[in-house]
Amino acid sequence: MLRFSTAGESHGKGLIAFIEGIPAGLKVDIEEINSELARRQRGFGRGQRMKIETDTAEIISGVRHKRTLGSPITLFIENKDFQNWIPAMSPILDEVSKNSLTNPRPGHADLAGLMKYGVKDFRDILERASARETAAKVAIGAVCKIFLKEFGINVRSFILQIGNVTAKIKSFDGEKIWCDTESSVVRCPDKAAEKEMIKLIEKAASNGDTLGGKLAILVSNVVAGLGSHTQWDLKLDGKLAQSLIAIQAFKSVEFGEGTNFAELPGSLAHDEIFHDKKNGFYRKTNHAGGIEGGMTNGEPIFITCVLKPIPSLVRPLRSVDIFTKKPVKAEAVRSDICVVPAAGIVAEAAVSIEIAKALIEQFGPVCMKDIKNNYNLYVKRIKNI
Ligand code: EPS
Repeated sequence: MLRFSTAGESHGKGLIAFIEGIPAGLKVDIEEINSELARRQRGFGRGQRMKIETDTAEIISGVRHKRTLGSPITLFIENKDFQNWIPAMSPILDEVSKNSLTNPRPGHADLAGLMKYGVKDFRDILERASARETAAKVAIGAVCKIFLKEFGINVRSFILQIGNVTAKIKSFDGEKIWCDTESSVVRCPDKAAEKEMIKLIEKAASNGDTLGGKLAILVSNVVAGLGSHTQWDLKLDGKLAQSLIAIQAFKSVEFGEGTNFAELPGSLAHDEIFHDKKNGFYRKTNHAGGIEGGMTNGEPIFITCVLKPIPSLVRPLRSVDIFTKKPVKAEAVRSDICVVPAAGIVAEAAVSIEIAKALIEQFGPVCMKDIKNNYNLYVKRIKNI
């Protein structure tokens, strides 16, 4: 079984990523992990913090001479900003400052966390609720991406919408869309929409506001039959949805046509089945987004997600001081304007982890040689159906 977790506060010493269950013998190049971390840091609309950090991972365990050992892999990512937060974030010194945060931000974890954990300074909550944690998630996702590449599986994303600007995407076929996405500062392959998105982000910045949006994830070359229809918690779409909705600021996850299904009649909603010698079973449409009955059906997995605008506002909303109970403005803290482009990389990581989990569950967890043999036998079997 593949398991993972993360640890670390936004302005603490650093982040730890822990991943267990990656088979032995996978070649892991630290540069591939670091390039995913760098992708997450980019994007027009990021705030001052990204100028401080240059995220790189240090492998602490689980890899020897660039190959996984099958033992737990631990990665460490330093928070350079920690140096500016001593003693405020020191784990060993007594409290020195009385600058507690008492005006919770609407939309953030501040108030709910403060009530639940009985703290008097919501910094105790925001430090872990912060999307800084996504750097650790991306490092774990990078290891899973390397694993998935061994099976020819690619997990990629692009931005469909920022604020009220929507991209027009003509086709997912070929590499052009991915080249255009990677060269775009907002990771949007539609150049006209990109221009408008940049203008909108600039406008939001000058108004002290923030912007949300919508992103798409496409998993290509995924074998049919991952996940299972047999039990609710074995369904792959359920697992992917949980993994994605748990990312900071994510508010919806849709598969294929998603909410459009509400208005499509059954005759237009489903993907008719064809067969030929070259392709085996195949579809001419992909309304389902590559998953039927909780299992992959051999078509690309297509998921879209909506993010809310991040709730740290330079021009804060109304709130209430937790001690005086008097109306106040919410805490105004340093903030990103738009994190949608970066969120695409985090979503890729979340999806890569779940697909890797499904493959390992189905084909065996011990070493790359066994898992590849099992996988190849399975592919041969379903080709001959
Ligand atoms: C975040 C607030 C900002 C973001 C941060 C998430 O951090 P700071 O308060 O230090 O300016 O930059 O995201 C990251 C640090 C990151 O690496 O993505 C928040 O409140 O969620």
